[in-house]
Amino acid sequence: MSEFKLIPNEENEAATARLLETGAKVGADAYQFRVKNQTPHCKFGEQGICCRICSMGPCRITPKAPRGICGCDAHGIVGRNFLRFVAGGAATHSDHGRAICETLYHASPDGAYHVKDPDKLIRIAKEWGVETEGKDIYDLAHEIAYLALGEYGKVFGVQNWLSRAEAHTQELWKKADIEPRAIDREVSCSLHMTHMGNSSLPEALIRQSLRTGLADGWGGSMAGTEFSDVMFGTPKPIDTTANLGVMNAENVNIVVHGHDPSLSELVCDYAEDPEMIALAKEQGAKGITVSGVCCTSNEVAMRRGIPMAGNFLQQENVVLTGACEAIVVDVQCIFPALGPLSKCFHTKFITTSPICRMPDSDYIEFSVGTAAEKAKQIVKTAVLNFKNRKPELVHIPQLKSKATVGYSLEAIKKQLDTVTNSQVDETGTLKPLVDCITSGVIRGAVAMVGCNNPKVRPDSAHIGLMKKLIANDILIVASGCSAQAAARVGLMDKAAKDLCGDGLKRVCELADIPPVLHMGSCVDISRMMVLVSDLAKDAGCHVSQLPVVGCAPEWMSEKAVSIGNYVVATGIDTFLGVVPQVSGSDQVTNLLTGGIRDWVEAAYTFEPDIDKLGDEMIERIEEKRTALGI
Ligand code: XCC
Ligand code: SF4
Repeated sequence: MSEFKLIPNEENEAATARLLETGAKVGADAYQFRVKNQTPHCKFGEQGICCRICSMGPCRITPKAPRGICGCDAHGIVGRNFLRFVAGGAATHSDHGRAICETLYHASPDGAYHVKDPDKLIRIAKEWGVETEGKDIYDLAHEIAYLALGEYGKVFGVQNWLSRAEAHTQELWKKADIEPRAIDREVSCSLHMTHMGNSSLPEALIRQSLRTGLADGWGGSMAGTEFSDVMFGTPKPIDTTANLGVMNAENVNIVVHGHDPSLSELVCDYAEDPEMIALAKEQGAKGITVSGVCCTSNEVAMRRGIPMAGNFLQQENVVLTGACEAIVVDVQCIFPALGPLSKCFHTKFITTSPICRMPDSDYIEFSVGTAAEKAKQIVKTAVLNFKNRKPELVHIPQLKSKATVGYSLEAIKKQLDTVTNSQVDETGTLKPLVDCITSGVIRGAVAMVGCNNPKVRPDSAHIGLMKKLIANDILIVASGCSAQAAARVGLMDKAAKDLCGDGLKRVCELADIPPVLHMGSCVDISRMMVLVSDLAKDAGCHVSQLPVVGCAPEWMSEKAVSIGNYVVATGIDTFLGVVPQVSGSDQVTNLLTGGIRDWVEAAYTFEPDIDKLGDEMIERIEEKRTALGI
């Protein structure tokens, strides 16, 4: 019998309830209350049949009014709304990627940003046909960063990194005419296509949705991942802890939240500065604890072992502990609620990016040139705020799990090598994994990704599905808030092997890995794309034939749909537990759940019943195995 126990969801929920009691004492609002005020949601919005892209409208489709004033029907309206949703997500990820490229462009040996993984930079340069011999590594970094920035607006041609895909995938993209051109062009073209009086043909709108998604996954997000690795180091397995109990009542608590590691990396650096620690002690604290929320947390966890306080729907909870001196944010997934909420406590809500300005925050603008000085100012602000803490409001739930994180593709290959003792080149091989899948020791793999969403009991779908899948010998790779959901209950503890079927358990023991592999933040789903492409190459089949599926059971953001589109377009069936706002058009729904299979050999499944969703994924994996004859 297994001794290992996960933290039950009930305990997490009880912790949240207790935090809301503190909130009630100080008159704090919380998303749980706002959800009540917002339900039931607008039916037109839910089905995607409200159009407000011109001022003859807004127009809403009903049985009595089947067309908008311009004559657009439900299919056109739903398709356009969907494409705009994807464009929003692709723009967001890709702009994050662009910021990373800009930071790399300014990296210097005596500045705040360095080249920590020169080998990776050289690998990319060779991939892009850039001469590396005899070049200073920083000159090379600037040259590559400049070229990478050029990918956003390249005049002709398609994204450089498409060549990483398996050959058949590349052919499919070409045939379907969905190879992404310049990243900005695809976003811009999507807005153009959806302007009043342009496309209303679902097929054209969905094709562009896939193309825009691909510009994200194989363009902007990949740049975010690759160049973050170059500057901050390619992740390797590292131990950390997760859940709200990582905050320390005796220390100054700084919580980093958002997505761009350029900020959080430096905040972490200064929090370790002896001068800052001495200052914290002067204020009566024992030290400084930095922990993270959302993808920024994933970034610093996998590179530095910084503990993970929680995911998206935990962001208010960290303030409600009463022990958060500062919540420092950069971009994306930040509740505007943090402003008013922080005012109920001593917490400083520090915004740092011109992209993300919010009322009731202290704005300390962060830029490449001033990064070091601003990071120091931020840490100091937090430390000096310790004395303003109200002890009677402090309550940190004592929930904490162990986690091993940091499974970049490079790290996975290396880990597999240790199992087989094979001598491989610098980029490694996935052959041992192929063998495990072929023999059936592992039945397949699921990429668990995406947010949590109050429409689903928070994290219950992520955790429930992961438990079910690993028990069925299906390996999980996870990223984003899904990864954090896993970490905070213990699924990234190596001991969680006890919850696996016999085959997967044995692989976990041999390879010394947890059954749920943390592959990083949401831009790092680009790592998963290269993983499946390499897996297909090593297995000698197409991506769409692999017993591998993708799943976002609790997603909420535009970015998540952009991700879904590039995952599907890469040939991986994708399962969503929250239905996108397309149900108002059977034509669009049928395309997404079936029709696009003709183009990319994969499609979506929408299934809000999480048990069924899990069964369907297992079924699909087994179907793929049967088709391969394994
Ligand atoms: Fe945001 Fe990336 Fe979603 Fe989490 S998973 S809520 S998008 S932080 Ni990306
Ligand atoms: Fe209405 Fe057409 Fe304008 Fe949309 S584009 S708001 S459907 S008139």
